[in-house]
Amino acid sequence: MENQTAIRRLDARTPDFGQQLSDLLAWEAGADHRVVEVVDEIIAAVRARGDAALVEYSNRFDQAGADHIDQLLLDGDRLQQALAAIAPAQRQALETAAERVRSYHEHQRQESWQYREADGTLLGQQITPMERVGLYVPGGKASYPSSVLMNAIPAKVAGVDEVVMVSPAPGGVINDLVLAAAALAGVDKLLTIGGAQAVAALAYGTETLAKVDKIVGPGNIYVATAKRAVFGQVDIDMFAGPSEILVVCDGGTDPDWVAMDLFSQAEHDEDAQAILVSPDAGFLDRVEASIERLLPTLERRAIAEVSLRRRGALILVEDLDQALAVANRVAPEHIELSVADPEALLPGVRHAGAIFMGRYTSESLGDYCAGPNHVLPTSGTARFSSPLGVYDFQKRSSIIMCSAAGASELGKVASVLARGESLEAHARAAEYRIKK
Ligand code: HSO
Ligand code: ZN
Repeated sequence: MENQTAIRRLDARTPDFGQQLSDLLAWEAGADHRVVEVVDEIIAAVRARGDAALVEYSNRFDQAGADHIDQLLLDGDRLQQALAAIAPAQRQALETAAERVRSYHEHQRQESWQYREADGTLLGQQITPMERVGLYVPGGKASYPSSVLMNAIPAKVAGVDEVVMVSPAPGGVINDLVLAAAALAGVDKLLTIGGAQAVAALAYGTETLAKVDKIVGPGNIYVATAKRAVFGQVDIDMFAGPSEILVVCDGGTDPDWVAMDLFSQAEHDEDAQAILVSPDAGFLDRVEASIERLLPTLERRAIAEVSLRRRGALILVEDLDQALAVANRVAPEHIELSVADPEALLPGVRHAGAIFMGRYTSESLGDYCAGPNHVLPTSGTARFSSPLGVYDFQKRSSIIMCSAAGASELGKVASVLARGESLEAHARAAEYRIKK
């Protein structure tokens, strides 16, 4: 049979494997200076002219046909209408997913703490939510209701007062499922604006929109570049690269299941990455046959095919230990441990955004409804970052309350250190409180 997909085969036992793996993983977002120029201009216009600039850009880029910003503002009634309009099965599935995502994230809430020292001094940490958060939701094909849940629910669980969602509505059209998800997630305000202008409006505020403290959610290159530009003015979430899945399989899983799990990421994007690692060469052959047979049956086969050809791989390893070594080198967004005893492998997973354990746990369940977040570190950033969570919308303030005795003792230490730094006022402020 002719091999059409041409997914590459690698062998981890060969000497040049390290280099081959590096080549496979190479991916760069590529900052385009023309995009930066356009984005800077848009941000400056929104800062200077506020709502009027938003209306102009929405008319120009999204054919909004609006004369006034109010026409781009959707109220709570419109969200409830959307919720009432969607198919009952969709509504029920969204509700179940929202409930499960909420209950998982409730476990993440950080609590304030305090302790008292022997001399009565109190130390602690107070946790507070951010006041306002902006959620960017892309328009068109990549507009995922599931992502609305995954971004908005942790913010609401954290206790954020106002979650403002922005999403472009080309020609005035916006996906009812997205609006319904926003209603279920507790989004407080929705503007049908998009692009760099929406990011600028969230970061700096306009006449109708109070500035937010943090902007989350995926977007195209203009949105990503705008987020980078306003970082510091507000906080932002991570820079999402293409989706990735790495399946570690002992050879005992149905090859069709594994092939479909690989497709589930490959179908997102031509740059998505799907990798299978197994010590069973015969199993790699069977999965490859499943890929060839099932790929043509997918609606998004053209995207999945490019993704598999460009960035996919079937990797033969010596054993499951070597499989984990490869996985940790990749630091994938998602790892599936499709093996008989996933718990035995779990402690060996050092770098991964989300870990899916056992043959039954397909990544797609996690993408939609298991409960954990599907906004995860990509492109190897799982080495140093974590899934989006409640903690991303909470802040910590430290607390100090000295007793008279505590201030006296600490004063002696502080005054010595302050004089070492030649900071006279610091030293004297501390010394005033030393008991004579
Ligand atoms: N797998 C994506 C999330 C998603 N999947 C949304 C389906 N819809 C994140 O890597
Ligand atoms: Zn997905």
